[in-house]
Amino acid sequence: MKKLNIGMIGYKFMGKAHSNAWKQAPHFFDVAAEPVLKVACGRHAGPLQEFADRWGWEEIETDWQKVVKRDDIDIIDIGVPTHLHHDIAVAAAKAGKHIFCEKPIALSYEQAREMYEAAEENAITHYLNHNYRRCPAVQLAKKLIDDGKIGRIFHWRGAYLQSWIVDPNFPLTWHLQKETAGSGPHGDLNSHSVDLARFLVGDIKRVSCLTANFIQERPLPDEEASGTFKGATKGSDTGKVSVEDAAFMLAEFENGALGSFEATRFAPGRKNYNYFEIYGSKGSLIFDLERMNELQFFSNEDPDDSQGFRTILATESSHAYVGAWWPPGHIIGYEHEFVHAVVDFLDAIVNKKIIEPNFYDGMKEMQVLEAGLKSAADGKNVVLS
Ligand code: SOE
Repeated sequence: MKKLNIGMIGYKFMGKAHSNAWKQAPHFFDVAAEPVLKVACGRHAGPLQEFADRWGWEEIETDWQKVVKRDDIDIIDIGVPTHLHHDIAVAAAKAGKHIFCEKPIALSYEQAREMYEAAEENAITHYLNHNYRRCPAVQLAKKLIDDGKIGRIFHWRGAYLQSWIVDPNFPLTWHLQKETAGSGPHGDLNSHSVDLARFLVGDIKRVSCLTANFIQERPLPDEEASGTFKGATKGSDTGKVSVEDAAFMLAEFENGALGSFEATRFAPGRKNYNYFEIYGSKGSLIFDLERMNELQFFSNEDPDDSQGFRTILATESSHAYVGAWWPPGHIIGYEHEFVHAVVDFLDAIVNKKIIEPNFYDGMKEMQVLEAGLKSAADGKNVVLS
């Protein structure tokens, strides 16, 4: 079988999720190519080497530019803070590497457009990892919509709520600074919801948004010991939070549906509450990531006396991806979505298929998100051009 060598840049939360996916994929699926964990890249050689040994990466490298230039690398896997995505992706595309990139795609629409153009000009396979699309219950939602079971869609109601920075002593990690993250939960979390909404409902044409900042100043982080969901401070110096803490956006879709998107990191009790409801002329759907094996479906076509939301456990082999895992009822988890993504990505490279979401979707999504921030700043509706 063809082998594809991976250079993975970033080795924290996403580095772990991606390494697991590359390793698990060939065990459970008939992959189109064998992924080879060639080189892991990060800034600090000590912890990077420990990571590489644990996950079976053959080599380590502390300079991403060297990884991108290597002739023996086929795939660049990007799992670093958002401000680094653009330069790595453009260089990787120019070097003819296929790209598996974490979300949100970039700091701005402009950067996303440049990434998309570089990828297309160099005819590489590009994928933007909105992992939740590859949850079997979400795939079932898509199938029910495409089969006409929901009818004409009237409403999207999305919420992505977390709570990991409610404590004012949580440090000023890269997620809370505009230069490194671009925006706060709007980019981090609403990006997922916008991606799911584009996948399930369609493109967005107009938005209106409010943002809030609850804590303006935070202690500086101990960079090495901090990460996503994990904060450690160093000394008593503080710095300014330069992104929003919450963003609530309303949207009109091109097909006329109306939607709402709530994103916050200030919802105690909500650890990773990625939730949506879809209402249509024939029925409705509800998904909650914290119960990710289930999809709730209401159908107007059921007899009046037995109508109600039914909970479908999406673990039959007829549900997307599930047949490769366990027998029905043996549920799967967060990490499986990443495995599904790498399986489809390898297939797209070898069989020259287009995989979605890709940098085009990332660009469209950034346009929506940017319009949301503009609306919040100007206090006006923004129509997408
Ligand atoms: C942090 O908010 C985060 O890790 C996001 O960046 C991920 O995309 C999301 O899936 C879980 O939460």
